[in-house]
Amino acid sequence: MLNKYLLLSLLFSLLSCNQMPEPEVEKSSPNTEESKVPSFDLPALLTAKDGQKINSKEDWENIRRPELLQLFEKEMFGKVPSNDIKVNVEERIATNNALGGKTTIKEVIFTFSNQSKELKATLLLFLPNNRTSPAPIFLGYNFDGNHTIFPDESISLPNTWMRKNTTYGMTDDTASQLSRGVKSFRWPVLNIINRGYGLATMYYGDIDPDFDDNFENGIHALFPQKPNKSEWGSLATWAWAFSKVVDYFETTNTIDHEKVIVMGHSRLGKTALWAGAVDERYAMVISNNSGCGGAALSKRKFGESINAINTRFPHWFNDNFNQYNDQEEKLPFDQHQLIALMAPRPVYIASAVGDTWADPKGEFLSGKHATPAYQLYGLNGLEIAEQPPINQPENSGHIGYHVRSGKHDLTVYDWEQYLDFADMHLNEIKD
Ligand code: GTR
Repeated sequence: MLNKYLLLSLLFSLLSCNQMPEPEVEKSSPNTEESKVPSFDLPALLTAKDGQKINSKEDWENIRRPELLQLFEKEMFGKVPSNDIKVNVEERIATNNALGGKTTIKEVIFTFSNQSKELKATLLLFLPNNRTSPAPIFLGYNFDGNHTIFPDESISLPNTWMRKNTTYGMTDDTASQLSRGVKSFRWPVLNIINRGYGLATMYYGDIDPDFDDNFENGIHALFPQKPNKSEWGSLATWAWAFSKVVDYFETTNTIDHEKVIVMGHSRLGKTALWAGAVDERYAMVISNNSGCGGAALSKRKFGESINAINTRFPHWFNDNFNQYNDQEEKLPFDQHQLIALMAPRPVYIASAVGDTWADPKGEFLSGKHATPAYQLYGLNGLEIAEQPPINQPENSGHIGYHVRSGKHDLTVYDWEQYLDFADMHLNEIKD
């Protein structure tokens, strides 16, 4: 059975260029030539709005960090509207005997409600059975449903919107049994469990279906007003729901809530970065091929542009962000400052060499230019002048980086680097 799923998963991985019919983009207009990168000045990381130089971690934490956080919130990801959403959590053990008895799989049903409406979302948990202490845990959204990441019949199918995908047997916008396990190539559960970590994942569409519906569905339906131009888009919505997951982690004794690693691929890597910025309870943050609006510098104007992303995905950021369409030079911030918001926590940025759309060099440069924030804590950030060679991770500081061979994807190679980086840094936190 397992082998059948692995084979299917591999096949789907090879076919993955077909997987997500999405708004078409005029990919020829954004620049993909290094020689055409304009000269630009990066907004200063360690100078406050009033011109004050930031020389200590105290000034960073009290002055500059809050200033930058507010800027990203107001101009890009959007503020969470005030709300009194109740969150109720119910656990169910799917099996305590998967992977030859190595892991317990649980489903945790989150019910978000206001007085009149509710929304349910399922967190899928894999916990190592051989630990005597609470498990450090990776937390990341998945694109296609919890049932696609691991081939076990006990995992429920989402009953919300899914992007139609005939390759996965989804002939309409609902999940299909045929797609069980098809994304397991992105989630090496066995390696994660063998290394003593837990894994928690949720289908992002449970929180907010990923299409522009003018904020009618998902968690937005529980808010009486539509977001105004400085309020949240979907990325901030997904990040918000993950904070509720961390609240839940704080109530369980099987998970070490001081060792939660938020991670994500691509749009969900952008989500992980924003989640890590707004919620300092995450011990480590991982951006896998997050590109434009994630780790990549916008002012390089390389690969996906702000105009391209806002046109194809008008629901991801807030409306204020539209003012920078084709106006990257006017941005009062850039993505190195987003990376710096993780300081002093370890952050890992991963690129793929074939992923020009995400601008691997721009992702590297963000890490490099976030380094001064780490130095305020006496820590190394990403202290190398140039991108390291392909498949040679630079992980000696608190900002890890690699550029992997291959295309836009989340691979076992990427995971191995994250596990190593987590081993290196999470031991610094006492059990
Ligand atoms: C692309 C989008 C990117 C990235 C990617 C993904 O279409 O242009 O910003 O987020 O999707 O999430 O796979």
